[in-house]
Amino acid sequence: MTTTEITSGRARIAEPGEGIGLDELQLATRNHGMPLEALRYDVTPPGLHYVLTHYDIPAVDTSTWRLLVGGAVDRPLRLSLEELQRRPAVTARVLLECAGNGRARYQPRPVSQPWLLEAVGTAEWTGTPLAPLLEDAGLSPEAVDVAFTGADHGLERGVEQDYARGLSLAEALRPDVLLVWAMNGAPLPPQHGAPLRLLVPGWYGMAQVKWLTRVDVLTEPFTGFQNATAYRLKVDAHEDGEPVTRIRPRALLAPPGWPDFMTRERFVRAGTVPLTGRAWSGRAPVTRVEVSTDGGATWGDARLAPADPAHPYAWRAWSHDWTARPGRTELLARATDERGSQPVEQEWNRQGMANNLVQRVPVTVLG
Ligand SMILES: Nc1nc2c(c(=O)[nH]1)N[C@H]1C(S)=C(S)[C@@H](COP(=O)(O)O)O[C@H]1N2
Ligand SMILES: [Mo]
Repeated sequence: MTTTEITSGRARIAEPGEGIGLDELQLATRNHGMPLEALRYDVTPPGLHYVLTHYDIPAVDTSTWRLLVGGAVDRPLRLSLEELQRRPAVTARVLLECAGNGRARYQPRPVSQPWLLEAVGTAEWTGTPLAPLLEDAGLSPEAVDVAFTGADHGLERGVEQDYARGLSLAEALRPDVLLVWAMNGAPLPPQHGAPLRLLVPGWYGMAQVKWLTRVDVLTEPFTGFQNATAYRLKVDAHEDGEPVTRIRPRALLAPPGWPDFMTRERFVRAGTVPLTGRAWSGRAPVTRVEVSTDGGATWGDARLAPADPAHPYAWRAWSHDWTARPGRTELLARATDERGSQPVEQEWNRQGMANNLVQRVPVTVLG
């Protein structure tokens, strides 16, 4: 990467036909995805959940770490992890998905973390609701946004920064927004934000700030890099673009049969092949999952597991029986929520964000 690229302030778009570069590989080896066979679990087992970290994973010493709650509040707070853990605790099963999921298949390709489709996972997160903590600090009536800052520091498109994201006060006060210290019943591991992270169910990953050090109540809208510059849906570099917010609907197939080691192409034997997968949406309840076993020519309804009121932000299982005949085909799965369906043709944007183009899984059926 050249200095011009580091300081140009813009995400680079790959040239036509340009392969994945060493810079992208470097990110891909640090930020691992969830192997899609792990779609078979209700809760993603430890270590299989995807990881995305913009800079370095900070080594935070929990004994000296404190959370500062400040800005436009009457009584700023400085809390140890023990003090936070004495507050009412809740556990929520919540799916996270990186807003860049699907980016590597965009044509042309935005150069960044080159996710295919595996930047997803569902965990049981334990923590304490944020709203009562903000009330205890005494929110100013002028408050409009809340800024969340992590302990990690880096340079991004020429801008040196602590990773920080703003959230509107209305979102921050939602009762299901949590400050979490445990994942699947164990203390948060370093890569997932130890000792404390923010959890905003339904929103793409960038909102789930890890290694939290500060919560600042603001009387003006937050204008930090991760809201104002990154995570915007724009086609032209000069437009402002809509901010990326809630997770769009998606269905994924648990890979059927077995893979070829190098190409990952799938093989099954002719006959009845049970297809299973998961579907989710962070913006509205999923109402339908459809499957195509002929490359998108025809679609049939999958059986969708009933919504579980205890876990409104977890993924839902679906299944479909496929009568596979010898030859090559492509399997597709498409989720629909109360607001719409996944696109079958790509809807491109230059940062490669919120791309929920339907998945295509080439399969060879052996006789
Ligand atoms: N402090 C901090 N928080 C962060 C990030 C980061 O780089 N620094 N990455 C964000 C992004 S882009 C995603 S997708 C999620 C990933 O969470 P996970 O690694 O626990 O899956 O964390 C978010 N929180
Ligand atoms: Mo992300």
